[in-house]
Amino acid sequence: MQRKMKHMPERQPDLGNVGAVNRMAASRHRLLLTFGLFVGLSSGASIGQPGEASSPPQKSTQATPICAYSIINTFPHDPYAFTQGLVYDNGDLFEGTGLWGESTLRRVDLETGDVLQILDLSPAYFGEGVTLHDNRLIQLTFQSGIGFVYNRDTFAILDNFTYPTQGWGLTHDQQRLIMSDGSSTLRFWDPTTFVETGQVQVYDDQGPVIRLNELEYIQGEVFANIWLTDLIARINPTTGQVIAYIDLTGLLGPGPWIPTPDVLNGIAYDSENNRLFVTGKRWPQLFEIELLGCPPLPVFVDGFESGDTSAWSAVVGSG
Ligand SMILES: [Ca+2]
Repeated sequence: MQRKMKHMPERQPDLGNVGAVNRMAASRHRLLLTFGLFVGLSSGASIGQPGEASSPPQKSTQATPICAYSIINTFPHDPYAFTQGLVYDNGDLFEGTGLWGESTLRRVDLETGDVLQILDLSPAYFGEGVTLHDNRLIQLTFQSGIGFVYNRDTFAILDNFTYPTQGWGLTHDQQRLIMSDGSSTLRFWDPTTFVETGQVQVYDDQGPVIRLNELEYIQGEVFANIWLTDLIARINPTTGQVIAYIDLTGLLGPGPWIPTPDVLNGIAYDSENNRLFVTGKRWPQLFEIELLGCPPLPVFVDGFESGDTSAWSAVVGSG
């Protein structure tokens, strides 16, 4: 697979065949084989890093566990929202949507799905990941290399900044913004200057995990949608190792839904009440889920402890 492409054509925003993707989601690697040529030819996000070529890609020595889920609550979701960013904070659900000419920043009523506040982005921008840091909403754009900073309450633009990669997902661990660019790299940014301060390569037992999309930092882990699959990766942000996958195959029922739903994307966490929310692009529903049946996790060599599945699941399930 080609791994050092410099340019990526416009991401196909509407795959139109989620069912096919769903059927393949349980086997990420079969999917990678299926889409390998496509990704290799079209994924220009800088998968390889300078100086990286001499060292073989990391790989977990044990099979990556897969967690199941159960649905706690089902909420309405705007079926025309092409979800690219999802954040929950203190009773507010914030959502960023994409597509050229349709991108928005929203405040959404969780219970009803009603859009309470909306900001339309310039048609020049394809909105991507969103996070909330220090009462500022931050939103990436796909290929424009610019991010926007908004007042949490008014959505007034406070600032903007530039970055050299594509923009996909965004979250933070208080000290650092954490972003994805479609490759296997998570990048860490200073939350005030937006200067990159580090990065980590994400891997599982098969090697690098590409197409990291929407992100959420949860109890020491980074949760990441894997674009084109129904999988969420639980990532150790120190090492990049995928601790486990959550397989959300079948989460959205078969419909019929109008419009046709696109892929799973969007993770938000209510830290006060330990509620985990997920949805998808043009999904008519948003779900509160809990994790079930996570098998024993790998033994970590770096002292990373929050991947204790039983404790983690118990905490999430308690909400
Ligand atoms: Ca998120």
